[in-house]
Amino acid sequence: MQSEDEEFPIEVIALSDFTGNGSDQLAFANGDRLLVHAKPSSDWWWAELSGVIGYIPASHVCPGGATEEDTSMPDPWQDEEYFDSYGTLKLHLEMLADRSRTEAYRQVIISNSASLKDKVMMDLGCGTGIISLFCAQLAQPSMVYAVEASSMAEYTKKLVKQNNCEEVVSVLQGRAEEIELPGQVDVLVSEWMGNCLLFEFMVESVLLARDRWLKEGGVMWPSSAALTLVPCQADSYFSEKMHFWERPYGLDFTPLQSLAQQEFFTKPKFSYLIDPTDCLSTPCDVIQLDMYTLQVKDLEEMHGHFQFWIDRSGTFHGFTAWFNVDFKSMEPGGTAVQLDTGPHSEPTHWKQTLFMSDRPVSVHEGDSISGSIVLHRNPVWRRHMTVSLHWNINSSSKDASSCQAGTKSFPMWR
Ligand code: GJV
Repeated sequence: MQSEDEEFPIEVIALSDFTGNGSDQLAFANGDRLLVHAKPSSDWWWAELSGVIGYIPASHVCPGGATEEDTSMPDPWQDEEYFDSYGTLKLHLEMLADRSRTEAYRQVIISNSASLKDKVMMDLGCGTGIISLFCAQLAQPSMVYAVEASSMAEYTKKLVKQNNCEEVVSVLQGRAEEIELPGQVDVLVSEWMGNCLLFEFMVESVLLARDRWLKEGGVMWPSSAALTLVPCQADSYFSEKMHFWERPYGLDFTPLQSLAQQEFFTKPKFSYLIDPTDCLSTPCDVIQLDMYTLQVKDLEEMHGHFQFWIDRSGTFHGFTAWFNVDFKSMEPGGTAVQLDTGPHSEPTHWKQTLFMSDRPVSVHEGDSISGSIVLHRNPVWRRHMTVSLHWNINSSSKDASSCQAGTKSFPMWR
């Protein structure tokens, strides 16, 4: 948001190319110097390049500074901010209090306890060390390396001692990319999943640790992951943000509706709990990750396709997404443990993510919605991504079969 002490114009340098949409957005190329005249929102700034004016995405530029020597580039991983946030209890409390999540990991350890005997494990991003402590308490691994980059690691060491696990659990404070271990591990366990599965891109750290520290034939937990999508109705959210302007206090506030659309529906809504009855179709996995074969470069752009059959008439407002992960069993004949964060399971702290389309459409039983999803990792801000959805609504009504297309890209967050 506009801060009071800023003096416009401000010079900024483009960190990557940006095409713009032609109408009110300004196209620029990596390295261009632009003049920012105003910051109407934190994401879109009003700027000028060679006499042309338009909106630019704040995420694609960095402060210019007066001199060429000023090369203090912001950290594209925002690690300081990221690990600082995990140095306080707020997020750890949220994760530990999430019983579905924490119990799923505990169940994985319990149901594999025989196979874990004498194994060497790594718990990547151990936080307060809960998974490592489960391992030491419920199985007999020879060693668990509990890796944690934030300052929480100091407390994790105390918790390990307090619970008499210091012979088995060794807390290593540092980034998983930088720590050194005496040797490779048999099992790499981590709770790395973010909103819409990939947000935060902690998965990259897990893949790098896998390639460096997992023994040939070692086990990854989770072993696979999937992003799930469903077309949905979101009546109350839509009314709360859009219908509101139609007649507040007997007045016509509809000129604010396009602004409301921009403000409330441009980004996905995190922490959304979809009522199962608002699912207009059977959900479907659109992107699947195999944690043994997935490569860091695959994360740049992930594509998925869908075809939904509408099984109840209603209003299509957009799509809701969530994820599930599988932990394969190490026991002969054992069954996998699953953690499902969808509306048909116990709610988790991730809840679900809502993507609102720009225009509600009536749909009927028998219609279909087909299309594709792309998760495009931000080329500059490595923990962020844009989710693009394209869809066709194929109506099957007797009198006239019709097709309506929609497309929308959602930044998360940059
Ligand atoms: N190295 C060490 N610790 C990490 C790393 C890393 N590369 N990345 C994240 N963490 N499921 N989205 C730690 C972070 O400090 C925090 O305590 C925990 O892993 C995040 C786990 C939940 N986040 C998630």
